[in-house]
Amino acid sequence: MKKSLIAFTAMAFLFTACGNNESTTTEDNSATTEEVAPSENDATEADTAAADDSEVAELTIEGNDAMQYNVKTLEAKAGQKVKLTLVHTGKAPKSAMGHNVVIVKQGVDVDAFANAAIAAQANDYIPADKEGDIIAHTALIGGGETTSVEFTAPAAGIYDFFCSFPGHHGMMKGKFIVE
Ligand SMILES: [Cu+2]
Repeated sequence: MKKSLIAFTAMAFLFTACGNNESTTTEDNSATTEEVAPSENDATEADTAAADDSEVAELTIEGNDAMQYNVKTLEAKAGQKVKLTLVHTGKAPKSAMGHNVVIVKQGVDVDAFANAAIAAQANDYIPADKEGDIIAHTALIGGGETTSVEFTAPAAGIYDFFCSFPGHHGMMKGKFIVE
């Protein structure tokens, strides 16, 4: 009874509002909207999306106004896609308490890199002549900001990461562990 009433209403609407060409399509739409079924489809889509995401190592690190990261290590697998997100949880502006995350290749002298970075303010403290030392780095951000960088994890090993804002690398540093 209910269905035929809906069909009738749809037909009546179509008769007054639309031409013959569209009548079939519109009828189908009103029929599917009425059924209380199609949740299985949604579940399947969600599962597929989750499977794709699991291939990416989503890493998050925080920096604060006390010149600290919240973690000492970051981990990924060799060759894995990595999405590294830096969250500045403080309030200080980038000019006073800017943070980034720079991951460098093995054998790089972190102190030498950091010293060179002091003169590279115009390039957000990434020294142009040392870009070859870098595996990946985030943008430099201030309080309340968030930034992400995506890259491919290098060969298995332990790599240094640090903040290249002047004076920060002594406290803001850690190890990127690739298995
Ligand atoms: Cu910093």
